[in-house]
Amino acid sequence: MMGVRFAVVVVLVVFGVLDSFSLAANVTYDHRALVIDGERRVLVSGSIHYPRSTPEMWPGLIQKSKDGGLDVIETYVFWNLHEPVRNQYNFEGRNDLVKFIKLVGAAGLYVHVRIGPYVCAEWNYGGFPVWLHFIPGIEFRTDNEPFKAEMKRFTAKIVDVLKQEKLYASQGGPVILSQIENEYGNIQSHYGSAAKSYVQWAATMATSLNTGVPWVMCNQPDAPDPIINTCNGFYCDQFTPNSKNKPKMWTENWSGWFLSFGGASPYRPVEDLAFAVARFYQNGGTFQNYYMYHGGTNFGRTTGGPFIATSYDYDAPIDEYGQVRQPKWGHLREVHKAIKMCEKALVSTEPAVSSLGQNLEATVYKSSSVCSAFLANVNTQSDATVTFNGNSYHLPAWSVSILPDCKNVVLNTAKINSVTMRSSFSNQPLKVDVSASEAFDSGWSWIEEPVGISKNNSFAKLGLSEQINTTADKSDYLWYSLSTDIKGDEPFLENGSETVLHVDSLGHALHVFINGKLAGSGKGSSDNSKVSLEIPITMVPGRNTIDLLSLTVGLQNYGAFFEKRGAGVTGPVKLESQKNSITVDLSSGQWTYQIGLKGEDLGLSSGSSSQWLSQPSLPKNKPLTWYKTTFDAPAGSDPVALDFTGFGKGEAWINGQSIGRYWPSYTASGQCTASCNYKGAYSANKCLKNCGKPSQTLYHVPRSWLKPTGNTVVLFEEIGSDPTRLSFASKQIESLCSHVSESHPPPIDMWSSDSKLQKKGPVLSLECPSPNQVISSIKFASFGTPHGTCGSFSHGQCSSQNALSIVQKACIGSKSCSVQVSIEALGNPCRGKTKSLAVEASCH
Ligand SMILES: *[C@@H]1O[C@H](CO)[C@@H](O)[C@H](O)[C@H]1NC(C)=O
Ligand SMILES: *[C@@H]1O[C@H](CO)[C@@H](O)[C@H](O)[C@H]1NC(C)=O
Ligand SMILES: *[C@@H]1O[C@H](CO)[C@@H](O)[C@H](O)[C@H]1NC(C)=O
Ligand SMILES: *[C@@H]1O[C@H](CO)[C@@H](O)[C@H](O)[C@H]1NC(C)=O
Ligand SMILES: CC(=O)N[C@H]1CO[C@H](CO)[C@@H](O)[C@@H]1O
Repeated sequence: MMGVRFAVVVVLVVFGVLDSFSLAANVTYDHRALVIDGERRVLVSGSIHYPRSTPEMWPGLIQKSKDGGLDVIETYVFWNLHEPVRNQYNFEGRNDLVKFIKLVGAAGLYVHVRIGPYVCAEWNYGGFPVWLHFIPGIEFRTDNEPFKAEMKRFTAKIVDVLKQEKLYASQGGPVILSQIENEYGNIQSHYGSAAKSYVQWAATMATSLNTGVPWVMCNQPDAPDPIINTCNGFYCDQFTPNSKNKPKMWTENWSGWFLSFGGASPYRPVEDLAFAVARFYQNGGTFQNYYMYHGGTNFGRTTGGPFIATSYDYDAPIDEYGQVRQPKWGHLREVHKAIKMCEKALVSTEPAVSSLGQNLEATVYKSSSVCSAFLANVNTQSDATVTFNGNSYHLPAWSVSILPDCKNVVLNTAKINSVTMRSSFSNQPLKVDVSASEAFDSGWSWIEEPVGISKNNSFAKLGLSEQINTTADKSDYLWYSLSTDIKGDEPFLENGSETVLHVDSLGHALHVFINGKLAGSGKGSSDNSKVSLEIPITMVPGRNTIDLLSLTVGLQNYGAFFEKRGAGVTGPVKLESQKNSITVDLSSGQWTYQIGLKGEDLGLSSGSSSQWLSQPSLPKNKPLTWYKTTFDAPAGSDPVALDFTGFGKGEAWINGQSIGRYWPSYTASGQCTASCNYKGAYSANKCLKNCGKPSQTLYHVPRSWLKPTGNTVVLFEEIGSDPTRLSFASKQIESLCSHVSESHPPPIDMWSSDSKLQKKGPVLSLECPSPNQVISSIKFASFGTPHGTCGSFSHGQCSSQNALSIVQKACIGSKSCSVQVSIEALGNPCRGKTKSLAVEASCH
């Protein structure tokens, strides 16, 4: 036995240099945990969706995940990216699933591959390719033969691709888990008895693929054995799996929430997220996953919804640009370390729960050799002092204290030692290369998109057609065009040639042109995608054209029968006279249809067309205009975004790559609060910011898409804007802050270096975010009762005289520094009060 173990270790060392995973691992589970090579594991996982960043960003994201204490990276698999045309697969560039998994494995982390293939994910059509919709007799996500055949074919294809590359743990790879279906339990009641047989079929189909690692179904209470049913939600501590033989696993813990065009920006305080995580492990959980750990960007036309914004930042621990979000990332790292210090106890025994008072709970994991405990205060208002094992502990409201030795508190979820970073975007105009372009002084050239039918593949039909059936989502745009002759004395005309045009559309947005001129626009919202417009219009005697440009903004991704929710102008379309209530219904007339824009057919997004115009009179604020210019990349390596403040709606491309739909003219509705109280149950609408402002003005441009000079940007603007106002915003970290109280436990690293936990004092630590920086100045330091937040700290009534000079001495010129938060180190400015040290510093 010993000899075998020894041999295994040697082989690992030899191959470990090249690839951390080269030996087959045996992944199973029991009622407490996933079991890897015979050992129960406590695992922390985080979602990163590979197509929401670039391959150039992946290694950095994975490293920051590892540094943040993750063991597993979880991703969905996006069917519509991989099989855009039936039987034609694409695994290139951002779609390179295999490369992504290998990079995660090379970093020594595990992977959870959630194949779905329905993924929801705020992704176009929930990840289904739109061609699926056109298979005769198909019904999605139920016991339907055509659907099951396609689902099985794609699932088997992905499993096969992973097997070929030996990516399953059973083959020596990093993949320890797979998911089939996704949150089907939420909607299955709508599918009657067929749902039950579909779930059975999906489970059997998945297990028959012999991956050698367990499968899960999330939010699926009746998941058949051996599939593990897992929990998704803001909290999962009260969840129990459907069998005594399955572990308690949390596959989606929403670290924040997604943004919609027209919605305010949701955020989730880290104190609450940390509380939810600690409660889950306290109550017997052994695997939890942050949804998202890095949200990223919905490039191109990948957003679902409808109305999901281009940014998928999610208020995640790693922000959209790939930088750590503080203090979220840092505090969760501490939480993960604290939980790992309890791993031995957590996996060796069952939890013993006892009450310490109302809403006060102790959970102890004690075996003959180890003891770890969690003390929770689930009161939403009041702090408490509890007695546990004869010692007294202060528990702030809505917090959990973690005691890896059943005695010393190494972490309380509400007490943050981590730094906060204050960052800002600084704008600079686009450095337009006037010489490189044939354009005049502005540097911009343009092409007008014709109003109405301009392509030779248009077609005429009686009546109004649903949009997705018509376009197959080849484009966001569908023209509905109708000509009508009037004499001028028709009874529905109110004042000479005036009347009201009434248009009803299933959504998602609509521009109405009368005789070539924009007469009105309308849009739905994420609550109700429908558009209903009443526009006063003026007709001319003779021929009049009504051109309706209907557009989709991401296809529905959630709900029972979501594939049947249509879009576009399904009517009625009527001319109405308010005066004499005469209406003329145009719905069943002879409509001419054009799928997509002329500029799309011409490939204008790449910038390479001979038709670009560049006279001195650049048209501004003109609907349906394509714009192009050449520019130099902003200097430096800070993350950059294009700032579309003041623009209408459209899509933008950098060197031919779509950075997504932009829509800054859609402002955020909703109830925002000045600050967010983390105490009490979180929900998606609890903490919102940005109300009344554009939902999204900044659009991430990955650095790897830029060359130093000679970059092309192309925009298609639907409503009207001045392209010369486009600017770059680059993200800079302005300062580091930290605020640590005398009541905080010391940072975890100070504990774990000891073999035995000892009582130590709290410490304030600072570290510059980039390796070649040092702390250059201390903008603020106060020990006593300082208040405010990073950037607006101020001294309280109680304030030590020498805190600033002590902090300056300890920190300036160093990459990182630590200061003891104690009266011994900093003096005692006032007696009988709990004091804290607040510091704001900058790095250069
Ligand atoms: C894998 O582990 C399980 C449980 O620990 C054990 O029953 C099984 O025999 C192992 N399989 C192999 C191939 O080692
Ligand atoms: C239709 O237009 C496209 C370019 O817009 C052109 O390539 C094609 O030849 C045209 N087809 C016909 C039948 O005119
Ligand atoms: C019709 O004309 C009257 C008087 O000129 C005016 O008050 C009214 O607003 C007009 N109606 C419409 C629909 O424009
Ligand atoms: C699309 O067309 C199919 C077949 O004609 C029809 O059954 C379906 O209802 C249409 N979908 C929508 C959303 O209108
Ligand atoms: C039930 C529910 O709201 N599920 C959502 C959980 O969060 C993920 C990610 O935001 C969504 O895809 C689900 O729709």
